[in-house]
Amino acid sequence: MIKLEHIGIAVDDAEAVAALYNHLLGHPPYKAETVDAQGVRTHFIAAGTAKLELLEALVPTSPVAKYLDKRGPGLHHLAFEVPDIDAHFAQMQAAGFQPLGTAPSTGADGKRIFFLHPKQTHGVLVEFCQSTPTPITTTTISHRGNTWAMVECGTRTSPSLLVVPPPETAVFPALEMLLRRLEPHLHVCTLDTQHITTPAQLAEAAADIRTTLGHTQTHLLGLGTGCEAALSLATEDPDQMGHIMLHAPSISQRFDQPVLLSLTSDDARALPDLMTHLPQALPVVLPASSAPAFAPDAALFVPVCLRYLLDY
Ligand code: CMX
Repeated sequence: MIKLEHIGIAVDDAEAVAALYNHLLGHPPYKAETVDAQGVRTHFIAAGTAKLELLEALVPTSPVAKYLDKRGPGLHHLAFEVPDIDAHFAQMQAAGFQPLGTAPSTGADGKRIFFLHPKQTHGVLVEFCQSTPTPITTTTISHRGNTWAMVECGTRTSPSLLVVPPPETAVFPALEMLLRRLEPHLHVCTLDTQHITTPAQLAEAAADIRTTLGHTQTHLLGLGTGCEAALSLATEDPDQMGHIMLHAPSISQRFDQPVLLSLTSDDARALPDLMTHLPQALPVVLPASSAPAFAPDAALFVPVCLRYLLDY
């Protein structure tokens, strides 16, 4: 189904408008990006299943500059996501519309886009877009004489999340789905742990991957018996940790329902033996009565991860 992907708003002062939406919605933009091809700088603000895209003109020839000159700041366009942008371009032509340009072009957020002139659409500039997700890649990394299989997707300039799955696990479909859903917002890394047999080895592998990535701060998500390794990484180096989330049957059992625990690096610093202090010490986040004991259900995890990691 075609869905509303974002609403474009032409702005003359992005900082002021971002501050306004922070007041109105309670969160700041989750990313800013320059799109040279469109002559704009964008700020993205989460808004449920859609986003707001604040558009600042970078050059006087930008369509946004012309819009601001003529009409002042305000609603600029509606963007709808389609599964196949080339097919949709052809369909629109066949239906008698004249899309701007001769083919879809590159827009913000890694998307391919095209527009219909507002003269053809009752005064509203309509954009169609299609996400072009980055591939999930597996890289062999060598560190301290060890060799690990690092799996990653998303752009490295996004905030970083390291997912620590249990030992002896290939990247399974539910985990791949989670990576895919988080990838537009985060640089997500995990490990193929098929050849990793002990929690200690797993913690070492996770630490090596974190070092290889070279991020100054990494969020962590521990899954199942991977929680132990995630926690040991967090307690070893709390200054380099962002937010830590844990999901495991052993934790869920203590609360009698599936839970995702969310803690800060200060919690981890204060309680190195977190696993034994859990019920008293930690906030419980989003119990999901239907979630299986430890599978990372993307529908449950994605909103929680984004809320805690990116302040949504
Ligand atoms: N919404 C509604 N009406 C608009 C409009 C908009 N965003 N932009 C222009 N118009 C109206 C104008 O008010 C004007 O109406 P009148 O004739 O009644 O005065 C008419 O359209 C023509 O306006 P224009 O200033 O002469 O503009 P152009 O025809 O030269 O350009 C358009 C309009 C849509 C072709 C141009 O803005 C364009 O190419 N837009 C697509 C690219 C774009 O907007 N990029 C920025 C966003 C990028 C991103 O999201 O990544």
